[in-house]
Amino acid sequence: MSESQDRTVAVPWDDDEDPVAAARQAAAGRKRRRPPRGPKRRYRSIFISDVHLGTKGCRADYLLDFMRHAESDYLYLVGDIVDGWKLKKSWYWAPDHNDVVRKVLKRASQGTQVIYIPGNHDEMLRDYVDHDLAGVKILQDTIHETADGRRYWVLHGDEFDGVVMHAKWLAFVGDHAYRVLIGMNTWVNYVRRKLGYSYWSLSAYLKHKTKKAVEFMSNFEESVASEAVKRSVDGVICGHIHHAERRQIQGIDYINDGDWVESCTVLVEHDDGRMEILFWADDIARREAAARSGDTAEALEAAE
Ligand SMILES: [Mn+2]
Repeated sequence: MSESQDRTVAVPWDDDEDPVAAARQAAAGRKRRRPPRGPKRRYRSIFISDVHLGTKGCRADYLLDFMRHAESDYLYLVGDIVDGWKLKKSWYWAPDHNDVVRKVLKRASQGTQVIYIPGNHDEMLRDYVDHDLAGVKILQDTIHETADGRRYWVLHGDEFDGVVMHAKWLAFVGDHAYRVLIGMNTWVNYVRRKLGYSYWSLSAYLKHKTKKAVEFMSNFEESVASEAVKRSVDGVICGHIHHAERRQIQGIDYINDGDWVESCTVLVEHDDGRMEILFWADDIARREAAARSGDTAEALEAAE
């Protein structure tokens, strides 16, 4: 089959467009209310990382909303898309998580160049580096050239946290770990009280951790940028630390595309090569607010 034929293949299980599948899903009671639609956007490239599919903290619903609104020539999956690490212990695979995988594969079949750079949570995919899986190109890292000719080194970034702290701090970012910590706090304080010790402050502990985390992040950014300087690129695009950021470090355009667990951020390249970080939760909030004020206006009109 030629490539152009490939692009027209209809994927029967894309429930977004398939009314039968949509009806089936609605009947199964899994259909949640979607935010109101906004305008469709087209980008040259989209960079997404740290989705952590397979965990409860994953905001697959927000990511799906983004994907419904955005198309691109290139789609970079910059690591930790699936959380295989956690899947080994507990399985949390919601219909939304399936839909993300389906959407990505559908894009790959319709001509979007999909590049998957495995991270530390989906490191099992590192065995497939330089292979093509269902139209998705798996790479250790790569160079992306923008429309205006700048070269960005694209990598997940976990190889740079050994320098500082072995990434254990990341556990404190996840909501699961946070809940466990809160549970632990109650238990620890029960024991402490029995032994006559004073209350152990969770908030002080977290503040300390946060300070450590802030320190870690700036060290991470510096190390990644230093390596980028050695590779004589114009910029670097990475993920891993769940912190969307763009700043100039040692003459390098450092961009972190963030995550879909806490901040729901994505990096896009416009057709002219301009890079932009989008905070998608804000976009959803704006649409919902607009719909609400629209409802109010309608209600007022009806009352008059
Ligand atoms: Mn990671």
